[in-house]
Amino acid sequence: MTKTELISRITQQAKIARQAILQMTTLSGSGHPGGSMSSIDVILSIYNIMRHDPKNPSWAERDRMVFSAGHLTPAIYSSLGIMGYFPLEDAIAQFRTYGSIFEGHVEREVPGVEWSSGNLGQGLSAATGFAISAKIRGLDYHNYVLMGDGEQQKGQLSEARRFASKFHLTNLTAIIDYNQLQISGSIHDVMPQRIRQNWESDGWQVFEVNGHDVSQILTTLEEVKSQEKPVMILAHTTMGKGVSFMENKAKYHGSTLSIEQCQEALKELGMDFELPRYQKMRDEFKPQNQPAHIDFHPKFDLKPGKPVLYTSESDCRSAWGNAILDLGKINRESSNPIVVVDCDLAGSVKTAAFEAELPERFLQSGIMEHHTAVMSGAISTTGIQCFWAAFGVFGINEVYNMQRLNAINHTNLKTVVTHVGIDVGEDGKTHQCIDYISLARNLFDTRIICPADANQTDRVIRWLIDKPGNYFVTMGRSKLSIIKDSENEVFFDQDYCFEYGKADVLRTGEKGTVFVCGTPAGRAVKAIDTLREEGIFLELVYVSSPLALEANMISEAVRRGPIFSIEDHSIHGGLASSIAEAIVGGGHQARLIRIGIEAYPVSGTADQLYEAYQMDSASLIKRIKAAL
Ligand SMILES: Cc1ncc(C[n+]2csc(CCOP(=O)(O)OP(=O)(O)O)c2C)c(N)n1
Repeated sequence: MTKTELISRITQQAKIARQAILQMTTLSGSGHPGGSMSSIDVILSIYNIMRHDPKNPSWAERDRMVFSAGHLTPAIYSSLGIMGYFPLEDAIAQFRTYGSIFEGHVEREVPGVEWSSGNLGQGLSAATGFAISAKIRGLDYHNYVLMGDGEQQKGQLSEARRFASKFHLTNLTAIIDYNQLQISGSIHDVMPQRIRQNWESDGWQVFEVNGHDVSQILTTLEEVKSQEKPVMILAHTTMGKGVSFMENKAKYHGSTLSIEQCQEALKELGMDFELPRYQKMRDEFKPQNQPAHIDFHPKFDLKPGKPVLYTSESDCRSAWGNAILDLGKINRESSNPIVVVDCDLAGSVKTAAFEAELPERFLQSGIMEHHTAVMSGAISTTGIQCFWAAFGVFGINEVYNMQRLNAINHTNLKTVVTHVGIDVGEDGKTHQCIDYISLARNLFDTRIICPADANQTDRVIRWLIDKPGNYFVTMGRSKLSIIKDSENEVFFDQDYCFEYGKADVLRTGEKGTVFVCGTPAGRAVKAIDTLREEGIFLELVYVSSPLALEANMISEAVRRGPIFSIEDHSIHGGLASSIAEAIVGGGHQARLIRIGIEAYPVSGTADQLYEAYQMDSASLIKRIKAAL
């Protein structure tokens, strides 16, 4: 096809797309027509030169197009429909209707969509994830990301820009729909910024184009591929482009046309008004549970290696670091690379040895956790088994919304968080992550595992290595005693196999039940053993999967008598809440004594703080006896 023919094809497609944008937004009475009309010429130009196959949306070597401005669904669905990913009329008729995949903001459930978005400022991070994944896996696909200009106000974008520059992501092109309007009016009034200079100073090459001149757009898209830096294209556009009464009006960012206005607009565009037909299709549409068009959770072909036995006091952090180093080495040639991501804490989160041994699989992402959470999530959708290690407050609290977005995107990220609870050294309350379980609790499709000691940590990491889905693995900072059984043998020995959701009975007894989770495990064992010496026999259960308590564990505990929960976590939302939920949910009645954190703690060594918060073994003995 000659360039002239291509321009004429895109121009014709853009007319059909504008017709679709206006009809779907009018039909649903909601949505964002203004930015959709300003960005549509650029979007269609990209889809016309991209390497992709609408009949095989998950083709591994396809170019990726990420929509960071997730509200531009009218333009996105129109383009994908025109390209043949699905019938365009379905998207028009079902737009934003209950039970359809064509939701208000863009979702991966729609064929052709690479990343669900809606929280502005995150798409560039996702696109860098796809771009660096291509480099790691030796693939030559290109990555595009479309953003709004108001969106440029988000700080996470600067994190992502720096990352792309540092890793020379020349397979990445960002496009800004520069219509100079956002919800509240002019972008220059809402929040002045120097968009071009910001990108240039972060090491990007910037091109400016007329975003409605298809010829210019195509020429620039051709040029970007030969640049030695990642490229940003600032596309000068007009909000509401194509309909005179909509042009340059901020109102149309998120306001739709009435039926009469829609008729008038389509007349100006020279396109047919077909709303009655789509209205009928919409009325007849039955909510569907459509099967996902791709397998979001592929199998990872990775070997777990041999368990390591720790017999003397060890920290879980080192056990994790040793395990991931071993797994990285034995799986070096796997088609599913293992990648470890760090945010300037490698020494503390024990990934420095992995970095030294496998530098090509290690990403130093700096103090840019918001970007890192999304970027790592995107990497984990591409067949890479991605581990991001950080402190609890940075890997969970700091980036809660990014982890939520990962869950919505069906990612496969393994976030390993150290320094949780009060076992963080003397760093004080800003660094004490006492809500790791309660935050994970809110995330669907996200699991949390809290190993008891170095041995269980080793088994958990090896078990995880071929698992899809999102997981948090949590651990403290200090060296902990190795958990032993009542015969003084290592409990989590080489024959122990971790199973998600299975709790471990460390001691048996009939006087009551103590459930413990996290770093207090060793102190709890010591307390229960001392009580045994005094003739008080309590069942002691270690709960490594606090969001998946087995029902029978609770019914048996209820039969035994009082129930205690011990955790290095707020007494709200953690293990205690899981037990309370299971008691009530199972129709039982029981007494639950919650031992945990009840206010933001202070600085101190772990031993000092355990004593201060009455969770050392002597205090546990006293509290248990008092309650009994
Ligand atoms: C993090 C976040 N904050 C706020 C919003 C609400 N919101 C949706 S679109 C928008 C304005 C975006 O402006 P711009 O990027 O210029 O897009 P355009 O108006 O051109 O469509 C806002 C504030 C959001 N989606 N995400």
